[in-house]
Amino acid sequence: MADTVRINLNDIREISTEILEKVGYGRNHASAIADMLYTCQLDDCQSHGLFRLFMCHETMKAGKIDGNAEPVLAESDNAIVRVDARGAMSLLAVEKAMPHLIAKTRKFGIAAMAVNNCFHFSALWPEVEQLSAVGLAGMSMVPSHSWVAPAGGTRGTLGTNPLAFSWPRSGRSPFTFDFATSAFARGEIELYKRAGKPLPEGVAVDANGAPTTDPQAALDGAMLTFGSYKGSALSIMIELLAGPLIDDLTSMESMEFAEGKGGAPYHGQIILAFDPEQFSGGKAAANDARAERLFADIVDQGARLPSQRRFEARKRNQERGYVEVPAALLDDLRNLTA
Ligand code: NDP
Ligand code: PYC
Repeated sequence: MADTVRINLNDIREISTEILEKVGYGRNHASAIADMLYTCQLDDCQSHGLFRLFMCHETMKAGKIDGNAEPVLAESDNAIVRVDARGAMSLLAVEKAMPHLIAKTRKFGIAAMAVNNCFHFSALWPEVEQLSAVGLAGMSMVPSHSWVAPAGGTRGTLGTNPLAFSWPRSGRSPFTFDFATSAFARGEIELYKRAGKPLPEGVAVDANGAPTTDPQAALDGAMLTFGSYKGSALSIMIELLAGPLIDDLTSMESMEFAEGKGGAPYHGQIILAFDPEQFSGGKAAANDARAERLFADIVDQGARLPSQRRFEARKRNQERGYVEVPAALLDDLRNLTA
């Protein structure tokens, strides 16, 4: 990589917590955010690693987030775990509710976590991989801000609305995917802008609704969904399941809430968990072999499984003890605390 610098793995959390605490996040939130950034950066997830410190910083500066609120878990005897982030970042709320989601999934076979009133900046795979790590399948969805036009439209109505899924694999890394339902994540467009690179065709339209490959025009205009009307419908589903279903905001409402002040979107999050043992009537181990046959047939033809690049990056970065990031990113992060 041209013009990159190395950051020792040990320094990632330290750089992050210094910036986060200085701008106003309390110790618990700063530490949870730093853990998430470490996890993403370790896997070379550039759009949602250290780069997201800018969004976290801007969110605090915008003045709407609570940097100290402790999440509150609601009591329930059904399969739904409700947790109120109380106007803080989502991560501590998910952390608090996750053991309850796992316990309810083991009890009922299927369970859901509804997180309310959270700011959200992060990738979703670290959370669904907590479920596959204990033998459950998991899915997660969030809306964001209304930056994305529906298929056939020209103005932002939908969020970049990521969808993540993780499936446990005995003795192997899980099958995980996690992607925005927009053609590009917003963070990816921002990285193209920083690198001075044009976008591919089909990612965005400008403020007049004309196709553009200029990242700034894309940020000022409307992003497009992946897969035309198919991605658009999935994105609408995410608006509904992680919005009105759980009594929280859509991406349009999140944008209105922000009042143009910038920062991370504010909304809810839904996480679904499935127990393969209960769904299969106690035959999960036998069915594992059938899932493995499916994965083998994909890999045997030269295709790759999602997250394979990430798992390889993690192994490489762990072995060498550092990650590589653009030099300009580290300079700009240092300026946040200057
Ligand atoms: P990418 O397009 O980078 O990757 C999407 C997924 O597809 C990854 O699991 C990736 O695996 C996999 N993949 C990529 N190429 C291939 C291939 N050739 N064959 C098989 N699988 C492949 O994701 P996005 O840019 O859309 O999203 C990046 C992150 O941004 C996500 O973690 C998402 O959660 C986050 N995000 C968060 C939002 C929020 O509101 N909080 C909003 C939007 C996005 P691999 O990683 O191994 O390449
Ligand atoms: O990259 O689209 C994005 C995004 C939105 C909120 C956090 N990341």
